[in-house]
Amino acid sequence: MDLAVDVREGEAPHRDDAPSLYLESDFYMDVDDVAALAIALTLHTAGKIDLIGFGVNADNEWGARCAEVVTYPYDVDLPVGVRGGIMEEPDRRPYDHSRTLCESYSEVPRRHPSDGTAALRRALAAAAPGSVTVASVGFMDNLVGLLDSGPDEHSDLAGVDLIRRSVGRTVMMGGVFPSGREHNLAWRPALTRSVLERWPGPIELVGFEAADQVVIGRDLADDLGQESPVALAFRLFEEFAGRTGRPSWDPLTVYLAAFGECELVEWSEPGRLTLDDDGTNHFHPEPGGPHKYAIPRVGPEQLARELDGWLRRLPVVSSERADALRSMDGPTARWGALPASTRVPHAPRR
Ligand SMILES: [Ca+2]
Repeated sequence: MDLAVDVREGEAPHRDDAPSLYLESDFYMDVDDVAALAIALTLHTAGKIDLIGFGVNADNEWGARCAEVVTYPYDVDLPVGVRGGIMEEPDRRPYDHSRTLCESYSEVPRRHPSDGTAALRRALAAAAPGSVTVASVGFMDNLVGLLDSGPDEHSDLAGVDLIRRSVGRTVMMGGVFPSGREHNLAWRPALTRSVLERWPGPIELVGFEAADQVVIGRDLADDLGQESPVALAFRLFEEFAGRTGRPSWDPLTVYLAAFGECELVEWSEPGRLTLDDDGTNHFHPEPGGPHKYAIPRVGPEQLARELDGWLRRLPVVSSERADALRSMDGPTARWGALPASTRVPHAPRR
């Protein structure tokens, strides 16, 4: 596979003081999740974060495997956890970039994802106290599983106490501010409420409106090459959507999880987020409240330039991984053999 990469010379950057980031995603259909994972992997290899785990919290048999496919060219040893420990329901939608990526890069070595809650518990137990930033860009299933969990082989602490011990920051893509209805929070309102009301620490939220105009990933193959799984995911999405690029809800969340306070975004006054039964959210200002939301300080073009800069960086890999990639077939070789149905669009989710 002629996949464009930069070959690393020497050891990867030392990451002692980089924040440890655990990324939770409804990874299977929307390409902003793919971009978020790609940016997290690049931030990791650049020494800006220590990416300690990736959780899939969506009902789809392809998500965890697709995460392996996207991760492989970045040469990062990333533990993957998946909701329920198995991939539950075959996806029957006619379009699904996750399935197409899995089929296009079938030679990527298979790992075995663990249960999403167990993966979180293992990562938090192994981390230094207060060192973990949880970034959530999807649903709440694994986070609720963690909240409900009891002591196990990874830790003597119950889930709430383990979060209290290990998590320093939590950044979540979800909601519309100050009020509205957004997919991540509205998908299963009872689970969302469980996290908002029980999470033992503050939650910084990135609302739909913060990134809706921040479009990234246009003509991504020009930078990452046609063989890039990330570029292929964008190409498939663009064919279905009939427009190029994608708003950066999830990438902006990963960026803010990595860099915290920055010149591009400020945070609202503290408050409390509540949820109606239909998933509509309301932000109530409250001194010392547990929630706040992101407010861009700059225009969408400037935010997009920053995020695109990270998304478009080539993977930096060992010479061994570069050799392994070269020996594989890629989508260009496989494309003609893929079922035509993989390229038929479906309705967008948001
Ligand atoms: Ca997502």
